[in-house]
Amino acid sequence: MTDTIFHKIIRREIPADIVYEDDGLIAFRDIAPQAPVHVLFVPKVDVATLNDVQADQAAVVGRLAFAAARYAKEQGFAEDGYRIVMNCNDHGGQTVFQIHLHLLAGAPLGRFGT
Ligand code: DGP
Repeated sequence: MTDTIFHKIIRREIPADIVYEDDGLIAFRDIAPQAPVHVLFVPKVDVATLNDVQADQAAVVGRLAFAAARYAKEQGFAEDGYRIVMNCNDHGGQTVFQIHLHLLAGAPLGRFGT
């Protein structure tokens, strides 16, 4: 069974600054923010990397993006803009092997990276 720090956050075994949760996903502030706003959107279904998403799970990724955009609109920075990123494996810089979408906002971001 997959078990990562994010699963522990979902199970409330370790604390996190949770900004949104529903039956399918949880969103909380990144512990090492790379922008003024840095929130992680994590599905509750176990999927280690984007490579592991099955055809019948594609909507899981879409729900992360939808939730991120909705959060941006609710928080009032959607018009200024934001970036969503999903890292995959070593070259992508993935360190936690439960898929998650980074939402970065709150300042102009560099063309590549932040
Ligand atoms: P990635 O490199 O895409 O796997 O991003 C993992 C992110 O998770 C990284 O930006 C730091 C964040 N992170 C790691 N451990 C914790 C934690 O315990 N709590 C929170 N809130 N974020 C964490």
